[in-house]
Parts: sequence; C-alpha cells; structure tokens
Amino acid sequence: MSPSKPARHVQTAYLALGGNLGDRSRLLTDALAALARAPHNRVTGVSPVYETKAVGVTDQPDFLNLVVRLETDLPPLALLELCLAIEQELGRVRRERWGPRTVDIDVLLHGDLSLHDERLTLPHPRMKERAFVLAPLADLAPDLRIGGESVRDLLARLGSSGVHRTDINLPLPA
Ligand code: GSY
Repeated sequence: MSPSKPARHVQTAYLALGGNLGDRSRLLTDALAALARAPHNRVTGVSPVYETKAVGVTDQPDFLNLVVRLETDLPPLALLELCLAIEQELGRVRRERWGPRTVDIDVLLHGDLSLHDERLTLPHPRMKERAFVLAPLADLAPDLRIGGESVRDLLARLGSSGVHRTDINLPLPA
C-alpha cells in the first residue's frame, strides 16, 4: 500500500431508511439495491419493515421504515455522501425539513465512533428518541450498546407507540 494512502478499516455501520411518498416499499428496495451496489459496502442485515406514524410534522402520511447493517470501509463522511447521492437518485426533494419524502437515509452508527462534524453527528443525535429507528434496530442488534445502554432497553423505555411491524421482509440484496 502506498504510504500516502491511510489504511481503511472495515466497520459495521447502521443506517435508518424511511419514506412516505410514492411506492414506499419499491423505493426502500431500490435504496437497498443502490447501497449494495456501491463499492466498499456489503449489506449484511435488513430489518423487517415497519409502518410508522410521522414524527415531527405529524400531519403527513405514514412512513415505512427499516434499518440496514453494513460492513463498510467508507469513512463516515463518505458514507454520508453515498446516502445523499442515493436519496437524490431516488428522487428525494427536500421541500421542508421535517416534511414528507420519497426516501431518507440516515447514518445512525459507524463502528463505535463518536463524531461531531457540522455535517454529521454520530451516534445519530435523535435515534434514542425515535421508536421508528429503535424498533427495527432492535430486530437486528438488540444487545448493541449506545451510550452504555442496550438498544433493547432503550426501546423498552421509549415504548413502541406509533410503530407497527409489517409482514414485509425485503431480501438482502445480492
Ligand atoms: O428522520 C427521518 C425522516 N422522518 C421520519 C421517518 O422516517 N419516520 C417517521 N415515522 N417519522 C419521521 N419524521 C421524519 S423527519
């Protein structure tokens, strides 16, 4: 390896995907395929799909949400760029900050990294308050600890109001 290129390490990252416009299930499938196609990533887990009441601006259609586990050697900001590029490709238009969207991809965790960058904060700053994130994450990684507490315990404390596990299980993309 050239000395000018720092070694990249494979990390386990978790992403939250959600959308409430258009063909929600198809858009999640397309987002998964795009993540799997991208170099430096391997999708190793996909949670069941949840139908969830909108959080933030509540007067909008219900979302479909899921969480993905990736093995990635992309650094966090490169992973963020990839997520934004896939959102664009799938037609996301940012109309209002908390408003409806075709597909939203949030980086939740990147290994055990704690990061405070103007573009990205890790762990995701609001993930512990969102059942639409914790419920699918608990399906993939109940014992994962965030700030010293397991995802299972965080979800038990928060409760699962407004989130409903569907029988949609999207396959791991090839
Ligand atoms: O932060 C992701 C976009 N988003 C969602 C979402 O994905 N699911 C639900 N249920 N509510 C949301 N509000 C926002 S903003």
